[in-house]
Order: sequence, then C-alpha cells, then structure tokens
Amino acid sequence: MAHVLILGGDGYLGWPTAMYFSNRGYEVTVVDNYLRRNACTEIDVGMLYPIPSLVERAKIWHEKTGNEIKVAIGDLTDAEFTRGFFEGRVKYDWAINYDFTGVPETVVHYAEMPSAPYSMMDYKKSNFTITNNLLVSSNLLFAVRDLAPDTHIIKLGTMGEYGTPNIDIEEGWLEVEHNGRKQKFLYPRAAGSLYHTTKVMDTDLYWFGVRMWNLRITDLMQGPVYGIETEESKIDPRLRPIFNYDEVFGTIVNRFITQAINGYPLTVYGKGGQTRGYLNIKDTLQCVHMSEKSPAEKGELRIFNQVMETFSVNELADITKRVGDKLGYNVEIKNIENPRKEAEEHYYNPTYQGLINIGVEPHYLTDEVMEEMFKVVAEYKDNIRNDVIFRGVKW
Ligand code: USQ
Repeated sequence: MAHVLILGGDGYLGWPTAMYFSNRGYEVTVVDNYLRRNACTEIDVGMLYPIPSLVERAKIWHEKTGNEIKVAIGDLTDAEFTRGFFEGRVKYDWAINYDFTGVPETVVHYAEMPSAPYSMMDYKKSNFTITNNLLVSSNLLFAVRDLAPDTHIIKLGTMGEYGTPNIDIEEGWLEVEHNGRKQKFLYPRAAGSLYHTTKVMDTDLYWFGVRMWNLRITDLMQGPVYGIETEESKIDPRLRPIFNYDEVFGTIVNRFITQAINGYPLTVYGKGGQTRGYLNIKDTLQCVHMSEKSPAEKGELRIFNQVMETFSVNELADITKRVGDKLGYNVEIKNIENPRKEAEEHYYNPTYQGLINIGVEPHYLTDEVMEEMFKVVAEYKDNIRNDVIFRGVKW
C-alpha cells in the first residue's frame, strides 16, 4: 500500500490526518518535534485537555485498530534528519516493524508554526517562525529533488496568503492581460501577519521547485479550521486532536464555543465584518486524501482553495449564541478593540471548486454540527482557563 509521510504529525491536523490514512490501509509515518506543545507551554496557554505523547497515541491507535503508525521525533529544520526519510536512515521512536518502509509516494507537510498571533508577539518569535517554516519547506524541497523526484508533496498553505482583495479570489492563479498580451501569474498576495508571510514565501519556494526541477506539488490554501471529533477520534477519546481555545493557538469557532460554555463574552474583534472561508476538520482530512488520490502532475504547482463556506466574525458569533442559548448557556457577545491590523469591513469572494471537483463532499457549520461540538467541549469545562482567552497580542 502507498506510503504517506506526515510532517507535523502531532498537531491539530497532523494526528487526525495520520489516523485517517491509516484507517484506509496506507502505510503511515509521522514526524514531529512537539513544536506546538512546547510553544503552548512556553507562553502558558494550556490546552482543553491533556494529550498523550505521539508515541502513546500511536500505541493506543495500534491497540484499538491493529494498525501501525510509525513515529519519529525530531526537528525537520535539520536537513540530514529530513533526508533520512528518503534515504532509509530513520530512527523510529516507535513502530511495530522498525524496518524502513521505503520512500514515501506522498508527503503531507504540516510541519510549521501555525499561529498568526505567535508570529507577531516579538522579534524572537517572528524569527523563529520564519526560520522554522522556511527551513523545513526548503529541506523537504531539496530532499525530494535529490532523492525522490516523483514524490508528491501536499503542502498546507493558507487563504491568508491572498489577504482580503477587492476582487474575486481565484484558486492560486490569475490570468493577467497587459498591453494586449496575456500570462498566468500566481494570484497577488498580501499576507496579514508574519506567519502568513512565511506561507507566501513557501509558495514561492515550491513554485521555484516546480519550474526548475519538475516536481509535483499541491498547495492547499486553507481557511480557519473548526472541529474536534473525527471518525477516527471517536474510537477512543484519547485520540482526540490537540484543542486550543486561547488567543494565540485557538481558531475562532473553537474559541467561541469554549467561551460560550465558560460564560466568557464572545470576543468579536472590532466591527466583526472580517470574513474568511471556513472548514470542518473532517474536510481537511478529505481534502488531503483526495489530493493524494489524484496527485499533481510532474512540473505542476496545483493550488486549491481549501474552504467550504464563508462567514463574518459577527455571523459566527450569532450562530454560537443561538446554539449556546438553546443549550442553556446565556451567551453574551462583546465587540472589543481589535488587536490585529486587518480590514473589518471588506469584499470577500473566493472560488473553491477544485477540491469538490476531485471528490470532496463538504460538511457545513449547521446548528447541529455546532451543538455536537458544544457537547464535546463541555466535557472539559473544568479545564477552561479564562486568563488565556484574551491577551491582546498586538500587530
Ligand atoms: N477573530 C475575532 N475574535 C477572536 C479570534 C479571531 O474576531 O477571538 C477574528 C480575527 O481577527 C480574524 C478571524 O477572526 O479576522 C479569524 O481568526 P483566527 O484566529 O480564527 O484565524 P487566523 O489567525 O487567520 O489563523 C488561522 C490558523 C492559521 C490559518 C488561518 C487561515 O491559525 O494557521 O492559516 O486560520 S486564514 O485565516 O484563512 O488565513
């Protein structure tokens, strides 16, 4: 069976992706250096519930399903470590069979510092974000060029690369007509944080790799993800993903639900007209899987916009209030001064058809879906810390 190597396999999306592929018969290897957990400890933001180590999670997964997910703990900014996965020099921290599984047909690259506020906290955290994200991307690019040129890289990018332009957002590319001649260019980018800027730079690196070395790469422009439970995490609650609700690592829907449960007024930044494309964590898994099943061609940088529907912050606050009130929480909404520098009222019209065309079936944020999330988060109500919900990391 095909071998999928997941870089950043401990994170909010990495671990559920590993289980998803493993459940479908793939050989799966996960790599991580616990960046996310360590950063959460460093800035003391906690998580909704404790997460077993990656090795423990792999053992639980094996015990419950009989499937193996090989685990390697290490830092992918070390080029030799990265190249080991393509040269058979891997020291697994856990496996059933410690033999090398072979060069992966697909690499899913999540191994980046994923938080916009973290990257804006101070120059050290910005430097860390820039060096980590670009070095990991570059190490992977060279490893694939030198050792596995047919391997398909699926890279997680972000919708935030485009910013909020006053024209429709296309899927990665824009045909420009200038003085009577036409050419397709990468869609103009205008990142809103230094983290988002690293994603723009990643895309440029990978576009270079495709032009110069004929690599095959899919770049997924993902919007903010919400959700907690996937088909696989239902097998055992210890398999649930890392769940952050703090200002730095939590994304908005997960934050709003947690706030509602703990009686903390929903933190709408500024006017609340900020509109983004959202998706359920279950759809992240589908999008990556469908991209794997129909890979990019050699010499193609294929870009998909990975969102299923758009909402403004005000709309998300209204849904959370409606569902929370129905469940007996008396939800308050509060517009607070926006710590970020971003447009609070703007045009937003992204295209997102490519992933649906290759077979993704969207889940939408219905009241029922949100109610389910409320129920899971409420199990951990006693763990919620109000002091981490808002800290005001300024841009
Ligand atoms: N927001 C609020 N109140 C909050 C939290 C957020 O009004 O309490 C607003 C933000 O100002 C922003 C929007 O909600 O306008 C989304 O914020 P977010 O924190 O959920 O997401 P963001 O910082 O944009 O980053 C997240 C992920 C990142 C991913 C990105 C996709 O952390 O990894 O790349 O979503 S996107 O937003 O499309 O760039």
